[in-house]
Amino acid sequence: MFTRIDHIGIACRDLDATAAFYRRVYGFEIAHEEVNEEQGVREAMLEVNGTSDGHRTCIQLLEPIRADSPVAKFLDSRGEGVHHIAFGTPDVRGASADVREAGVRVLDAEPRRGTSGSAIAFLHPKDCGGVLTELVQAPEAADPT
Ligand code: V0V
Ligand code: CO
Repeated sequence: MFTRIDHIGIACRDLDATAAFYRRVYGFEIAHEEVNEEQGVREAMLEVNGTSDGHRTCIQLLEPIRADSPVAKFLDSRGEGVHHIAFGTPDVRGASADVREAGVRVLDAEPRRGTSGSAIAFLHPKDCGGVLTELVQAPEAADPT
């Protein structure tokens, strides 16, 4: 059902400065950058490696674009740092139904648009041992509906 870690989301106040840190210290380059209005973030994907299923594992840097967005709230209460982990799956709807069946609250009744046209759903951190968890179906396999 879950085939890999798709990305780890990092909340930061200054995306450019944080990307420069990851480049200078680790040599990671920005593979993709976009603004997601619905989620209230400007985000950059740093590709760490490719994986055996043809997809990739990334660090996702998240800078809020609105004061009432989840990432802005997180920065206010907890400061900069790890915000969520995201597991890759070929079927985000099926995976959501399975984890719901296991007693975990799925925050998105319908998958939402994620980075590069991926399909994403979040799980409540209180049901996941304090870890905000995202399920991601990569864009190549994403349901176009
Ligand atoms: C909040 N809490 C967290 C947390 N955010 N715990 C772990 N990790 C986080 N990131 C805890 C918080 O400490 C509180 O615990 C409790 O949850 C309620 O928090 P709150 O500040 O009152 O916030 P809420 O309830 O208004 O919202 C929290 C949730 C919200 C998780 C429901 O942030 C959400 O819906 N997130 C999903 C969307 C999102 O995060 N989008 C940004 C990434 P105590 O104090 O009660 O113990 S977008 C993205 O990743 C994209 C586009 C992509 O990958 O493509
Ligand atoms: Co994410």
